[in-house]
Amino acid sequence: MSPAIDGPRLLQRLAALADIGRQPSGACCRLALTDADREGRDQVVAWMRELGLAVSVDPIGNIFGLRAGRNPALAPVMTGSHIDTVRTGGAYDGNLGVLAGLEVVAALNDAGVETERGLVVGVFTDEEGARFAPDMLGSLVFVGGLALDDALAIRAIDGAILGEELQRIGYAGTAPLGLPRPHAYVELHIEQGPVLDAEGIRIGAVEDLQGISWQALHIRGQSNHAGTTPMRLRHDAGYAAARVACFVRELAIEMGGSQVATVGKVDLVPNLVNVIAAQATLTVDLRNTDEVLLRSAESRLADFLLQLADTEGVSIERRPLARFEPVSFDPGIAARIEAVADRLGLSRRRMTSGAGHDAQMLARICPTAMIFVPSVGGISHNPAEHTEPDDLLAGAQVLLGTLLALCNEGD
Ligand code: HGY
Ligand code: MN
Ligand code: MN
Repeated sequence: MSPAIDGPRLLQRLAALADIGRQPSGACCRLALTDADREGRDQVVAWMRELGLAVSVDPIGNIFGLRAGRNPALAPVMTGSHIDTVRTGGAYDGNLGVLAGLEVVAALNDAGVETERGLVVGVFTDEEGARFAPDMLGSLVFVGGLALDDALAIRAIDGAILGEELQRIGYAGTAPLGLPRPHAYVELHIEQGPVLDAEGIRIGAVEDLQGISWQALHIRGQSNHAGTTPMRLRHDAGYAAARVACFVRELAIEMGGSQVATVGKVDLVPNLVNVIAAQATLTVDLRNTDEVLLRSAESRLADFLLQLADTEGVSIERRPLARFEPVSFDPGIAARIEAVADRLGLSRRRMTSGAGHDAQMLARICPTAMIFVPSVGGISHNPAEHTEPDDLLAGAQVLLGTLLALCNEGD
């Protein structure tokens, strides 16, 4: 009997997980290592156990569910993603990759299919990086890109310490870090961009992922009376922050191509209607598929900040939050994804990921690629995030076919 994705079962799990951390706005909010994240983790671990998976948790809180293969001497194939969200999260970002991985396990179990290699479903800690920067933190530690002790010491935007939060929610695991080392990694994810939806294409075979540069800026000016201070005497941190946001937007438009720039977080002190802001803390997110262009954007911003500090009489401190170069995925696995999509009669295209994903870290240690399914209107990081059920199921079917082929290949 050949394994088949059970659509209603996958959709039911997606809906159940999306309800954990639900906000009045309809958003799903499970910021990394919060109580809502713990609740989501507990639910996924319960599903893993129901499926008979051997569950392990490593010291950075990554969760792995292993379905044993016939030959334990062969490295397992890994799939998965993340279940932490941004504050305005949707139902599918990350969740789809984890739950479709569990659905593949369930389909194999139902069909009584044994594979040569084991299959691991991974849930990586703090992929979003929204509470604890950088993003893809758990998978970065897993592949050895960030020392565990450095990661555990990271302070959140709300002041919490990562290692303490991990202990508090009960996910400071003891499994050996970096294991199981995968034979290959395939991640299913919603596109979170407009391409597949606009082109009416069902499946994306993701062959590369753009570079990411995050930094926090701390601008110090001088608080003063909003009514009595002449404009020429002001050292207005709020105005300086606004100038940065305008500069990076204009820079991205001028550079064109894949350059994007975002000021997503701005905090003013004292943040009052009649006080010129003494301080501004803001974040800048720059991305480009081309490393040389990304570096050029970074250095143009640095030059602008020097000039701004001088003209406005403010000080500007920069703190890097994340910096990852563009990543190429494994063309062989991307080709397999296309072949499975063809066999299923699904339209498909090669594409680049604009978003960061755990796959970009796994690509450092094993052949890796991603499967995208369309995001309606390209919306994500927003409760309106939506992917049609048929597309969710199509993605899971392509994942099943791709993983099955990889699980039965030799070394
Ligand atoms: O920022 C990103 O691209 C991802 O959502 N962490
Ligand atoms: Mn994601
Ligand atoms: Mn995300």
